[in-house]
Amino acid sequence: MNDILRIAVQKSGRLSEDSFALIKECGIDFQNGIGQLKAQATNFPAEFLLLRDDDIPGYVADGVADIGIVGENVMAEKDKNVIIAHRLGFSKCRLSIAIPKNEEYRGAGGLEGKNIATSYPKILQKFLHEQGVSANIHEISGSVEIAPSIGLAEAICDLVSSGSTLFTNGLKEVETIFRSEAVLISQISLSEGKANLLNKLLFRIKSVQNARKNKYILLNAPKSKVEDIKRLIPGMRSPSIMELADKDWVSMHSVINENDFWNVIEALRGAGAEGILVIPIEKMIL
Ligand code: PRT
Ligand code: ZN
Repeated sequence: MNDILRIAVQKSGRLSEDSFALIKECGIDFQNGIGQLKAQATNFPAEFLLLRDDDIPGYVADGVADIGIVGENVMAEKDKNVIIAHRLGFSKCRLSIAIPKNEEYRGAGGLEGKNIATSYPKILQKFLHEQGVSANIHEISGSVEIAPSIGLAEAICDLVSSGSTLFTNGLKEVETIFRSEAVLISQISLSEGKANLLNKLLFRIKSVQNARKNKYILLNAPKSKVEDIKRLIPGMRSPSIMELADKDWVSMHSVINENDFWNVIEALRGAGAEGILVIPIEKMIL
């Protein structure tokens, strides 16, 4: 039997653009007609289900989809029988408690008996329980940040990324209770054929993620400095070294990590490297 991996993706929203970009970078093409709920991949045995993010964990748990891309916050709140197959690193945000900015925060204990508005009652309840605090949770589905100003609640618990929504609503963040990023979730037990397809997809995703984290670097170095420079750019195995027409110099090629990028560049210049070129990598197979 020819297996097909059914992948649930948010139809339109904050996760969609990065999800579709990742799928494309994994070399998977599909036609996404406006208003369509399903799309067939043209060059990979996969079918995409385009859904609201809230429905994704349930669809995956029930086996309507095999895997899905969703915020970890939604996965935790829906609390369905699914596992994280891979962390995707985009749509990072945090779920935080916020109170009016002029009020003093006296720790989680100060929330005792208070009204807290949120779209994430389960995650909030778990936090309050761990803190031994009992508060009244008001579940609302949107515009949580206006709850204190209309007298619905004394505090809110909502997603924050830049913090500007809290700021414009006269609120301050006092407690982070959950950190989230987009995750690839999977049914607990996939058939062997589908598990193989998931592994193929994961291999491609990791190659894309490695490529994004690394840069290809080329530089010229005096032969006398090659050993010093080799230590700075060890690369995937070791740097490539090529002779230049000027016999006292070589060209060195390697891969460096985005995280310590500027420190390495400064150290290379200090060690005598010249003509440094840094180039993005499209895919990186380890
Ligand atoms: O229609 P559908 O149900 O599919 O989408 P949705 O409207 O429920 O979700 P959507 O598209 O808004 O968000 C999808 C996911 O993106 C969330 O579940 C999170 O995992 C992630 N994400 C990342 C965010 C944010 N950042 C974020 N900032 N989701 C929402 N926000 C909102 C937040 O609720 C608040 O209103 O942005 C505001 C705060 O942003 P700052 O930058 O002002 O702090
Ligand atoms: Zn939603």
